[in-house]
This record gives sequence, structure tokens and C-alpha cells, in this order.
Amino acid sequence: MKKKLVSALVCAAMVATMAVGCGGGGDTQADAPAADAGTETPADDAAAPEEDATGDEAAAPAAGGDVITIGFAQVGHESDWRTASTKSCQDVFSAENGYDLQFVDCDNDSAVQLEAVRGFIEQDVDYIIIDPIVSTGWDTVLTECEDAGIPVIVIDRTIDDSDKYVSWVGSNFKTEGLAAGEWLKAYAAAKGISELNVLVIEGSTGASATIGRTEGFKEIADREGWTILDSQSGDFTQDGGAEVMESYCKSYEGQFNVVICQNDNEAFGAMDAMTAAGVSYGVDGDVILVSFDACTAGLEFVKSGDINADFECNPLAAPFVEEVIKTLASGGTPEKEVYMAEHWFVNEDILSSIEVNGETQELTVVTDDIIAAQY
Ligand code: GZL
Repeated sequence: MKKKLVSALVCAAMVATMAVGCGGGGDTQADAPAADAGTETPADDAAAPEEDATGDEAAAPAAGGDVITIGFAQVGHESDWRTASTKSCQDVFSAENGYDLQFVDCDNDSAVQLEAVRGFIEQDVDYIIIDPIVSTGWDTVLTECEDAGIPVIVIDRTIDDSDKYVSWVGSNFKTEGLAAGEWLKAYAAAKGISELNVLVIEGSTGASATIGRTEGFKEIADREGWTILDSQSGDFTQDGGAEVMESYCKSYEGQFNVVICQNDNEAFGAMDAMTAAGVSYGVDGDVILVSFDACTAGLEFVKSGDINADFECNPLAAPFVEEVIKTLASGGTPEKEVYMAEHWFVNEDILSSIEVNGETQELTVVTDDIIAAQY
């Protein structure tokens, strides 16, 4: 199909999508309510469904034999989670699957990311995928994409100052933060711990994952009267986690009994720093250690008892992005928001579930089989 014809179809779909997205509406993957509802029905995290949003057999990508070019502006390479996210896209949007993936690792630099998107416009790619380093500063360049007739699909982190994109596929970060708080409340009660003094190692400043996890956990901490002694950014890296934790061990020596790391790589760094400072952590330690992402290495530390609980953030968005592309290519209207299925992992089986936003959510004790199957 000629590019301009595709563009016209796609523009119509984009306008229709925004109407559908704003008004809610289900699709074959999940009836994803508003992002802040916290009760979204997660898309099945098994293989992506075969049918598109219209319920018809979706046209395979590159159906006319044309290669589909995709520009992907990725956050960077800061964590195990990011590596898995990048691999998911490279595996799905491969040459053998009929794609030409133009990948840019933006190295956590927002200016580089905007430049990469403008480069994709220059290249006149068929689709643009963005995992936004920060959630603001996007409307101008998304308008340029719209003017060029190139549909944008956002994955993982959110764009909060523009809705000029076709779909977003990702996680509810506030729900992850709420789940961590509700688990900590139930765990401390089960362990007979009445006073919680918390240190937080935040993710990258301005990232929606940081904003949501911070907001969700703080809502529970404020409700329960916990003390958050400090909350500083470790930039989602192991070095950042180690640096902040080393400083915390000096500034708050003997004052804290909980550390919240907003991703596994920060937790790995925090573990090194606490070990160096002679601070014990984990199931048998003085400090409860909580993490997010639940990558394979993170779950190994949950199973060993070094990390008490790990709140998963699913990086494998690409199959759901491909469904959006198939729906667009066949003239359908993709859902505006698609939520990934996620699990809450723990070491001990003293609790079977927690209540998050009034919904009962299962806790999963980590086993070797779970680790073997993780991303
Ligand atoms: C969350 C993602 C975060 C991960 C980190 O969806 O954006 O960025 O939690 C990664 O590991 O760096």
C-alpha cells in the first residue's frame, strides 16, 4: 500500500483512536480503564492475541511484501529491565518478520531522544516507537510526527503533556508503588514490627516510573504514619543505588529499618553499600529491602532472602505494539492504553495476597521455575 494512502488511513485512525481512548472502550486484549484507576485489567502476558481490535483476522505486517520501517527511540541501557525491553523490540521487529528497525539508544538524554524522533521523521519511517525518558516536553515533536503522517506508539513510561500518539503500552506505576506500600504494611504487621523508618532510592528524576512509584508508596506511608527519612535519585542504575545507599548509611546510621529501591539495579548497589557498612538486610536482616522490576537477577536475590519483595514491571511490550501496528495497518482503531500483566514476588509465604485499591492481588513466592521463566 502506498505510503501516502497508509498515512491518510492512519491519520483517520489516530483521530478516531483519540476519541475511543478518551471515552474508554474495550479491545480484544484488555478493557484498560483510565490509567489512574489502579484497577486495570492487565493484558494477558502470554503470547499476544491473534485477532485485532475489530475481532477480524489482522493483516500480517508487511502484508504487501513491503518492509515496514520502525524508528525506536529507547531510554538507554541503564538496567537489566531496559536490556529486556530493547531485546523484546529487536526480537519482534526483526528483518525476518518483515521489519527494518531503526534503533537509537538515547543514553538517558532527553535532547538526544527528541533529536532521534526528528531523525525518524526525516527518514520518513512508517511508525515511531518512543519510551520517553521524561514525561513532559513532547507535544511539539509529536505534532511534527502527526503532520508527517507517522503514527507514534509509546511504550513503558508515559507522556503527560500530549496525547498525539496512537497507543501506549505499559504499566501502572502508581499501582506498583501502592502494592509495595500495602505489602509492607501487611508484612510488618505479620512480623510484629510497629515502627517503620524508610529510606527511598528513587529512579531517574522526571520519569513517570519514578513519579508513580514514589506517589503510590508515599500515599500508603502517609496513611500508616511511617517516617520517610529521605528520598534521593539513584537514576535506576547500580552505581547510583550504591552511591545513595553509602551516603544513607553514614547520614542515617542505626535509624532506618526499610529501604525501597525503585528498580533492581539500584537494589544491587544498595546491597553492596549496606554490606560494606555492616548493615544486615533481607529476610534475616535488620533492614527490609524492597525492589521493583523483578528481573531474573532480582528474583534470584528474592529467593536467597536478600530482597524481601520485588514488584514486577513487565518490559516485554513489543508483541502488544505489533498488535497495534497490525490493527492500524488493517484500518482498525487500537486501544489508547494497554496494560501489561505483572506479579508481586516475595521470599516468604506468610502472606498470600494484599489489597490494592480495594482489589485482592496475589503474592507469588519465588521458586527456581519462576526464575527460569523470568525475563
Ligand atoms: C519502568 C522503566 C524503568 C525500570 C528501570 O517501566 O521505565 O526504567 O523500572 C528502567 O529498571 O531503568
